[in-house]
Amino acid sequence: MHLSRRSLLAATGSLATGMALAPQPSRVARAAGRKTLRLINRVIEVDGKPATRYGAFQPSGAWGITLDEGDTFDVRLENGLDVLSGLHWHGLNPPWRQDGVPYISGPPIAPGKFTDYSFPALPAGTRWMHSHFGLQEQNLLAAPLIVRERSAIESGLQEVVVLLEDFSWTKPRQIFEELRKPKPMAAMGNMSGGMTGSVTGMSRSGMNMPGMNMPPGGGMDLNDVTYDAFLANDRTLADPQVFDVEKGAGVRLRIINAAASTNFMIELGNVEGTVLTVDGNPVVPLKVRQFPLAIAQRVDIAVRLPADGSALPVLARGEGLAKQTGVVLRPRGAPVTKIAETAEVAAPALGLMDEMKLRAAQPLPSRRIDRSVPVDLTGTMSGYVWGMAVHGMEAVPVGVEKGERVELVMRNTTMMAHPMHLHGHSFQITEINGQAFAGAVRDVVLVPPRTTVKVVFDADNPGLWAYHCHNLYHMAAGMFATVVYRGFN
Ligand SMILES: [Cu+2]
Repeated sequence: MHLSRRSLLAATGSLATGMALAPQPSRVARAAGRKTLRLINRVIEVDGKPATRYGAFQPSGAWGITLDEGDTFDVRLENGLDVLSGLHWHGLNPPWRQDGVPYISGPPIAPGKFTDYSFPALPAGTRWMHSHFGLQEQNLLAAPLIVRERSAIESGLQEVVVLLEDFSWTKPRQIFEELRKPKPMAAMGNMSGGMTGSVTGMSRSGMNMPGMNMPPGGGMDLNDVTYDAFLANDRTLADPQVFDVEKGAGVRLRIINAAASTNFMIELGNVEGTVLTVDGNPVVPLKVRQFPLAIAQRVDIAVRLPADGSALPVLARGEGLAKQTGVVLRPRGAPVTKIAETAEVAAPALGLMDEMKLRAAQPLPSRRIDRSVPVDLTGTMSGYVWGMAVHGMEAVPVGVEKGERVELVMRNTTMMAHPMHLHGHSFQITEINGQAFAGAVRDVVLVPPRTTVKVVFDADNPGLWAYHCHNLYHMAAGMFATVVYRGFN
């Protein structure tokens, strides 16, 4: 750790004076428990060509962080990049100052500097980490953050982490600029191209028709951006990651949608899996062969390898697309057949059919709602402008008081689905289009077009919290609000 630290300093040529945000436990304890995580440039290979992208690795080379339930999240985050950066600990509920959202929870980390984090790693489960700075997430600045549940550890099940990403050879800023360019009305005909999987014939920059949240004919717009590849653990199906497993064994998949702007359908083929958690939070077990995974959501699925000893591909297909990625679980000796990057059929549009089947295994305690807040998800036809109107007013913070049970009533007035994420809290889904049920506890919920979703959370983590659409380009174009506790500081 020391050597690596020195080499980082040598590389940047400056002395790091980090900001210690956390209370300081004893030196010995910190030295024993603290992990170092470094933001770096790394080279991956896509379609046989090298791509330099950001990444978050420990000095050992481990990707992201893995902890056990009960551990402290004790991490020194070093910025080895030449730009301002940082990481948000998605799905953990830390004190607000340690949430890693620049200019909301704290400043970004300057090149060559570090920030220390120390808080209980709660709640346990499949979390992840990503940059919340600019468009860095599209530059693959994301990694797994797993807090292994006691139950998972005791189960003895082998665990396989699959982190999904969308990849483009085009620079994120250029993608965003293309999306924001005014589009002539005549160009708005091909809105639903994404639904058929034939998203070719787009502009030369590779972009789909953007900003078409109110297309003629009322069709939905599934994908703003046409990606060059989808990645599973940084790899395409041309060279997928192959995990060695035992014949007929059980495996716990921890699947993370870390894509900037792509919802996926998880495909298990003929094998039936059991959903154990969504967004890291336990649900009443649900049998599935496919399962929708919106941007920033996670799902843990227990699968059993086929008794005949054959390999099991775990695939993720882009919403409305035939393009897919995935990994392979291979029992010893089983052949691995090549899987096409283009499936025979496109994945459907993501709806909430499966969401309505989910029931929290550990629901929020039953109590009366103290505050109900209407949140309209908005967008305009001209240009690429997205918004959140709280109490009917654009970008007004959601004001809450500590101790309240708060309900958010999210109404999507646009023609795109929005994966909505609240920081610092776990919420429970309580109603979809007027139908009440004790749904899953999550930190991201997909709100499809013309749909109203109600969620509740307990205001038990005072601070100033980001609350936004997790489609990176929607967020950058304005679909971003905050939840603010009265008198929180
Ligand atoms: Cu959105």
